[in-house]
Amino acid sequence: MLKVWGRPDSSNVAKVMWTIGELGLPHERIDLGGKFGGNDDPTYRSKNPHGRIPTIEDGDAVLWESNAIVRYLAGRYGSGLLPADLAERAGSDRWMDWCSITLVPSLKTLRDLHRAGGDTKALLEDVCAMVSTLETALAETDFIAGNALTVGDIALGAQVHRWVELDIAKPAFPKVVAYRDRLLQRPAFAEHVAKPVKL
Ligand SMILES: N[C@@H](CCC(=O)N[C@@H](CS)C(=O)NCC(=O)O)C(=O)O
Repeated sequence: MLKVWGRPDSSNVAKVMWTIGELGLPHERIDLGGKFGGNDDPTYRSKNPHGRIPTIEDGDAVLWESNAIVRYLAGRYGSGLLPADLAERAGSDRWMDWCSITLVPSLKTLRDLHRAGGDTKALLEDVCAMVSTLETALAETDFIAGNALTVGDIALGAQVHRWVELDIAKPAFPKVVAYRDRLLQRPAFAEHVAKPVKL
């Protein structure tokens, strides 16, 4: 059976669990990381040399890096989550990369700074510029790469949820809020992302 290692309140584990939920895959999730520890356990390190979470084992495939895992599961177990057409796939994939490389570092720093009571003005402007690109992208379609859920949405979901819930004076981005609300209608997002992931 498909095994997943990682605590449920990690946004990277949540992506994997959301994908599993969308695909309806039988699985076992084992708590690891954070308060559960186990990151440096030699058996775990033999599966994931970085000692980070998530890691999955699916038959002979032992994989780490959440986006790679999401793409693997989506491609391996069918459904339109990973579009077959390469241009369409890249149209979704680019948002995964953009989310991890561009949005997450700034949004995380903004949340940390806000929590610490620091001056967030400049960083908030940067993040708003990023979120406005999402607002534009979501003007015509329900999901980030068309009118169906794809891997790009799975990468964005937890971060968009955090942005919408961030208790800071910020401009309105109605399409982004509607998008988050649309994701909340999906049982697997509600269960694996909205409920456990720390805001
Ligand atoms: N780029 C990696 C990041 C992995 C990562 O840093 N995960 C965090 C949790 S979100 C972690 O392992 N933190 C240590 C821990 O939870 O013990 C991925 O997407 O899988």
